[in-house]
Amino acid sequence: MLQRTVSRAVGAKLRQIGSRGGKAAQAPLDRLSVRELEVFRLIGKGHGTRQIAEELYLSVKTVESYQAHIKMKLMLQGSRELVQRAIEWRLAETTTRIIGSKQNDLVALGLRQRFRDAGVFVVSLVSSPGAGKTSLLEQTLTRLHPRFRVAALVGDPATENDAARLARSGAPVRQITTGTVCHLEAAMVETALDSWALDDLDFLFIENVGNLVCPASYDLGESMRFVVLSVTEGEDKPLKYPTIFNTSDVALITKIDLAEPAGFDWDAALASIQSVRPGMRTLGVSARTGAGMGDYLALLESGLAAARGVAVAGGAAVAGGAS
Ligand SMILES: Nc1nc2c(ncn2[C@@H]2O[C@H](COP(=O)(O)OP(=O)(O)OP(=O)(O)O)[C@@H](O)[C@H]2O)c(=O)[nH]1
Ligand SMILES: [Mg+2]
Repeated sequence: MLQRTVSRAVGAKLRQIGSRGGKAAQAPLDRLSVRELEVFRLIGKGHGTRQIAEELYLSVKTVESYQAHIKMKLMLQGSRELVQRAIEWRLAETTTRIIGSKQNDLVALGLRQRFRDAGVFVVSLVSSPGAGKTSLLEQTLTRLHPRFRVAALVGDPATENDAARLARSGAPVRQITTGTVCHLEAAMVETALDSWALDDLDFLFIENVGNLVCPASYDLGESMRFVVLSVTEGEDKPLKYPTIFNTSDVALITKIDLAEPAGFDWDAALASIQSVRPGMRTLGVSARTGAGMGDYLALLESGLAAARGVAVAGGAAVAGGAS
């Protein structure tokens, strides 16, 4: 049977939230399994047994048995107490999330100011895993390095492979290992920058963790965010992940050398992007053949010039229609 699951990481996070603050602090939530926590969370959202069963693709009987286990593990007397405890926990969870995202916004605000003061143009790349971020950055750093002072930060859950690839360009590169966290946060960027003299840079590139969901909620203080979509991923990606397109400035279609063999439908892809984000600037590139790199690099250079208050031919760096 098809079942929705929450990951171990989500389960750990939910328990962690449940162990903080208010009455929920006393709740021994770590006794619950990941699936019980998910049921508990939906109870806290006010969902009834039947609704939970439908949402999790479970039978009503199974949900009832989870509810019984939760009551037993949390030593709750009856259904009313279960609902009350779940709502309290849900409220604490929501508050924690709001505070967390506000904290990130504050750090990002500080970073943006530092970047502006230093006159460094900061570009971040987000995409699903394997869309071609590192390959594009390898080309970007190599091509910009002779004329500009460039550096990169690269987020990866486990390895330093991408940092090693980027370092071959000769530009300074730092790795941010995120572990189980599926996105970069402003504080991670701040820490990674540490002793770097931003005044000595023209461009700073940030490769986010390959993920189209988590990074959307985290401002990194960047000047321009590219959402990268490769031609082998499906033209409807923007429709499936609208938030990341709405929080990005430019859509970059990568691996265009594969467009034809992959049967990529340009019109459908552009229509998807425009339906989610009307007027979004869209570029196509191939890190393999170099196709489209000229326009892409010109956009970066105009962004840098705009950031430094120099007049730029070709209009604003961020706004613009699909091309
Ligand atoms: N044909 C072709 N292949 C590409 C291109 N860009 C990247 N690739 C290939 O796509 C694969 C993934 O590329 P990466 O650059 O590692 O992708 P990524 O987005 O950095 O991946 P993660 O960091 O794991 O999210 C590699 O095998 C690349 O060689 C391109 O323009 N054309
Ligand atoms: Mg990469």
